[in-house]
Amino acid sequence: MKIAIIGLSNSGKTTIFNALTRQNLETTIYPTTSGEPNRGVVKVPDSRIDKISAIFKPKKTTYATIEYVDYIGLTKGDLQQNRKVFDLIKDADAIVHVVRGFEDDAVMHPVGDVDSRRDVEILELELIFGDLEFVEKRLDRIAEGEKRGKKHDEPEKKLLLKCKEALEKEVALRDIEFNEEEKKMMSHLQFLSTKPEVIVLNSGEKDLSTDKAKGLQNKIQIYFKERYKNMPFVKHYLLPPLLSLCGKIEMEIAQLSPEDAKLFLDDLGIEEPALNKLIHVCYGILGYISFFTYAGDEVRAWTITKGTNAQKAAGKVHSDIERGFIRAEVISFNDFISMGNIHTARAKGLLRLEGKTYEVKDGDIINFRFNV
Ligand SMILES: Nc1nc2c(ncn2[C@@H]2O[C@H](COP(=O)(O)OP(=O)(O)OP(=O)(O)O)[C@@H](O)[C@H]2O)c(=O)[nH]1
Ligand SMILES: [Mg+2]
Repeated sequence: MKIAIIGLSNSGKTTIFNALTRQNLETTIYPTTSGEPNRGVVKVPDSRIDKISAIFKPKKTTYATIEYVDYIGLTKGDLQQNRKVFDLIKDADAIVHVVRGFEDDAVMHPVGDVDSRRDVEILELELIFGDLEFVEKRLDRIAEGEKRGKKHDEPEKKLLLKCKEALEKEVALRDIEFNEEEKKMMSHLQFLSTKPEVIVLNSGEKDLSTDKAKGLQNKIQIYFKERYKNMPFVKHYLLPPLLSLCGKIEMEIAQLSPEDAKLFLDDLGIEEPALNKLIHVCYGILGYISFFTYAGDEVRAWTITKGTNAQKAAGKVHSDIERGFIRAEVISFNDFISMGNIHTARAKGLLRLEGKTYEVKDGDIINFRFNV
């Protein structure tokens, strides 16, 4: 899974990237305008796999991974500059949209002052303008081809016109309904405003859970609630999840050893770092769930989309297992933990034998039986 961190410059993207990837890259009080994108691959924190491994004691424990990408900020009205970011994030699965909530006179704000509603709107619109430019270019190319007598792909043209109409009304493509055929075509087109997104309000150290942070959160929520107020054709609109955190504190926590981090969090009465929460929220908006396998001295976590059947899930592990699938031996995470080990679970009859069409549930622990 690839997640792109985007936002206006100096909103705290690199600070949050550092926290997510436990790195210590330079953050500056001036906007970054050039250089290479930051990339980091991290394990998906999941206490369930730790507990499963503590029981099986395998030689190897393999976590699911997630790639984060952080680059320069988006600039209002500068498509040429923004295209650099768009090209980089086109293949991302989800977007983390960072909004500045911290006040600091030393850190330049690209538009003026701290105003979460205005900033969030600028960014949402820049993504839409990016898509609109892409659609127009593609339509131009089709028109040129037509002039030269070239036959074009009629369904694609129709789809592009439908997208253009929505984008011109400043509607994100994720909020428009498309049929299955259109969705299939769209998956090749790599739009930006179709990507599921999480909004992260980056609050100041002293502002967390204060009225000030709540005020900024409210303004963001109002923006999203009112976004399509006079557009009844937008029917199934889901508000994006909103997380409030302090990038600077999260970055400090991420630099601590796991033991110290736990003490620090306990001290603050926080159950888990906001950034772990961010991953769970991303799983949620993407409809992702995890299942676990134990085989060949390895306990491993796998990511699938909710609704995936056992045979398709087996294909994640290996195409041979999907092809030669016989049965899946399944136990839920809770049943497994309450039994304490797999032998007791088996003796108590808690290992279910499921067929190809069984819908894998979040937390299932699976042993695939196959024959090739
Ligand atoms: N006070 C305070 N400062 C922060 C916070 N988060 C980031 N900063 C500071 O804001 C400045 C910009 O942070 P970055 O993380 O570099 O922001 P960015 O969005 O990556 O900026 P560009 O890459 O230039 O677009 C740095 O000086 C950070 O230390 C925060 O939560 N509180
Ligand atoms: Mg940066």
